[in-house]
Amino acid sequence: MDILMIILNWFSQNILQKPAFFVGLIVLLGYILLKKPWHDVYAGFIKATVGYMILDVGSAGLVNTFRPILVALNYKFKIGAAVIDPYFGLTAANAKVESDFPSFVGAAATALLIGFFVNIALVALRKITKIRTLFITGHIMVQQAATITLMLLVLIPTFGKSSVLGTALIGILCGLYWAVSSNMTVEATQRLTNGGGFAIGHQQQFAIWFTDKVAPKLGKKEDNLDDLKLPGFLNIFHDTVVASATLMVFFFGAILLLLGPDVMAMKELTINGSVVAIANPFDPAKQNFYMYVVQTAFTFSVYIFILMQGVRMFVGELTNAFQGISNKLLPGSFPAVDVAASYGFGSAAAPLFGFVVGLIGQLITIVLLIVFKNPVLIITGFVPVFFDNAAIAVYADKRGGWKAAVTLSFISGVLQVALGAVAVSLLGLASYGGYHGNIDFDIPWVPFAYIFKYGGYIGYAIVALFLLAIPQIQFARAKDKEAYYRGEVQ
Ligand code: ASC
Repeated sequence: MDILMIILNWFSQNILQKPAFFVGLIVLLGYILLKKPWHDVYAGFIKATVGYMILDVGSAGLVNTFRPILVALNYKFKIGAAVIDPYFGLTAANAKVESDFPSFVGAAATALLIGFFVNIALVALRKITKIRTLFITGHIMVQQAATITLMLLVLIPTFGKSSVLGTALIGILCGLYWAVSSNMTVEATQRLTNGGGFAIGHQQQFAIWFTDKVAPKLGKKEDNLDDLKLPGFLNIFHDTVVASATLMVFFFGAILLLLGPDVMAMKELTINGSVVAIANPFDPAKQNFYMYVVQTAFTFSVYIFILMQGVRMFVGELTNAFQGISNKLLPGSFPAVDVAASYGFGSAAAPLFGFVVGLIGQLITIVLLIVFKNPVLIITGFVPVFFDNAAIAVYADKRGGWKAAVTLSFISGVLQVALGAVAVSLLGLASYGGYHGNIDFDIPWVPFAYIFKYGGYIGYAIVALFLLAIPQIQFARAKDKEAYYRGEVQ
C-alpha cells in the first residue's frame, strides 16, 4: 500500500501537476504511433514540453505580477473584501477545512488522484460514457479539488462523518466534473482551432460551451474584432503589444499610483491570512517610481507575447501527434489543456478585449454591492477577470463577432462578482478572505452548492447524474456518431 502511495504521489507531483511533461509525453506517444523517425519523435517531445513551459512562464508572469497589485488595494485601503481568485480560494478552503474538519486535511490531495483515475476510466469506457477528454492541468485540479471538498463538507452536514467515504465521494465528483466539462469544449475548441486536437481543461468549460452555443445569436461572426475598422491612428491598437501596453499603463498605472511607492517596495503582503509576494518590488535606490510604474505596466505585453509564443510551439506539435493517438490508440481522445492555449486562435484582439469588458462588468457589480450595502464585499481577482473573460471573448468573437464578445464577457464579469458574493456567504468564507471566483465556480457550481445544501446526499446523486447525462445528450444530438468521436464540428 505504501509503495503504491509513493508511486501515486510521485506521479501526482511530477507529471500530473506539471502538464508540460504530460503534453510532451502525449506528443512522444503520438509520433511513435505515427512511426515517425526517432529524431522527429525526440524533437516533437522537446518542442511540446518546452512550448508548454514557455506558456507557463507567460501565464505565471502575468499571475505573479498582476495578482498582488489588485490584492494590494485590499491591503492599502483596508477594504476587508473577499478576493475572487483561485489561489485565495485554495488558501481559504484549506484553512477552513483545517479549522472545521481536521480529519479532512489532505483529503483534496487524495481526491485529486481519485478524480484523475475516474477521468481515465470514463475515457476508457467512452463507448458507454461518451467522454473524449482527459483533464491534465494539475495546478487547476488542485484548486478545484479544494473548493469542491469545502463545498461538500460545509453543505452536507453528515459528509464529514467518515473521511474514507467522504474523500472517495469528493474524488468521484471531481473526476466527473473534469471529464464532463472538458468534453463539453471539444466541438467549440476544434472549431476555433481548425482541428487543433485539444480541448480545454481549466476553469471555464461550461462558459465556453454556452458561449459557443449562444454567440451566433448575438452577432455576426464576420464582424469580428480583428476586422473592426478603426479610424486613423487607432489602427495601431490592432497590434496586441501596442494595445496591451497602452491599456495597462492606464489601468495598472492608475492602481500603482494609488498604492504608492511604500506599498510597492514591500516584498510581500499579508492579507486575510494569505501571504502574497510582490513579484518585482520597487527599489527607491535604483529607480524612479514613475518609471517603475510604466515598466510594470509594459510587463503585461511582455508576458502575453511569451505566452503566445509557447502556445504556438506546443499546439503545433500536439496537433500533428494527435493524429497518431486518435487514429491508433484511443480514437477521438483529446487532452484538455490550459485555457491560454485558446488565445493563439481567433482574433488577436479578443483576449484583451474580453479582459476590459469583463472588468467593467465586475466593477459595476462591485459598485452595486456597495450601494445596496451587501454584507459581503468582493474585490476583483486577476486570474478570473483576465483568463476567463479573455477566453469567453475569443470563443464568442469566433462565432458572433464583437457584439457577442462584448455581451458575453460583460455578463461573465457581472456573474463572477454577484455569484462570488453568494458563494462567500453560503460557504462562510468571509473571514477567510476569498473564494475560487472563476466562472465555472459560479455556474454551475453555485447552483450545485444549493442542491447539496437542500438535497444532502440525494443532492450529491442528482449532481452526479446530471453530469453523467451531459455527454449522453451531446452524443444523442450528434447527427454523425463517428464524427462525434473524432471531435468533428457538425
Ligand atoms: C488559473 C490559474 C492560473 C492561471 C493559468 C492561466 O486559473 O490558477 O495560474 O489560470 O493557468 O494560464
